Amino acid sequence: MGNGLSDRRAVLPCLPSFQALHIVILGLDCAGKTTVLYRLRFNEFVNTVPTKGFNTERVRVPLLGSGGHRCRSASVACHFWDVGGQEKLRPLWRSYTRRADGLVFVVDSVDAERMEEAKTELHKITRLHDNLGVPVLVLANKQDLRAALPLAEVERLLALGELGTHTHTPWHLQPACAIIGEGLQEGLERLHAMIVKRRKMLRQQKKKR
Ligand code: G3D
Ligand code: MG
Repeated sequence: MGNGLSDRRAVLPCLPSFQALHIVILGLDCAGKTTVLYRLRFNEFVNTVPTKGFNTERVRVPLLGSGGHRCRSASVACHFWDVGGQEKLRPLWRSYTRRADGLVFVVDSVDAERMEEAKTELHKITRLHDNLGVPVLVLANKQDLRAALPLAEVERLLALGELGTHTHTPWHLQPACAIIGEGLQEGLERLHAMIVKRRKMLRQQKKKR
């Protein structure tokens, strides 16, 4: 089973590349970030090796109109940055997120032991001045595994509720299985909707000034 992204991509109209959204994929090492990136890019599972620096790909993501979205035949160009999640690489995250339109934060739903560490990193990056209010898609990855924590537990352990109250960060928690692509389409549509909403709000604020 796949997510069918590339089949749909082929028949969708092209948008100019300057409209590409800058989306940064973050999370602890081994969460599945690179698997997400290559699943989006190639629509197939690609065996990964630990990311030493970053991987980047431009992908046209179809907007199929789920979740109440009205856009039925559009797609959006996304420039994804997948940045290494090892502890020594995490200080680099802020350079990649500086001009981000949205963040994808990937967590290994089985790794209960490191959920606290993931929470700390997620809250740290969203509190940075440049990232205040930048929408976050949290992917609760590896939901195919029996030991995966339920979504409500992931939400509690990551204290996602605090994102909205402390930093006004719009977020969406999406169950996913990156190796088969499940949940990625839905998650990205929600992220896109949050980005569009934020841009509109920023435009209105600017007009009022
Ligand atoms: P990272 O880029 O966040 O460090 P990777 O993580 O994408 O390199 O993935 C780390 C490991 O998790 C890989 O296995 C990968 O196949 C696996 N993985 C990624 N997503 C999923 C998923 O949804 N389900 C399951 N079961 N495994 C997943 P290896 O064995 O190469 O370490
Ligand atoms: Mg990686």
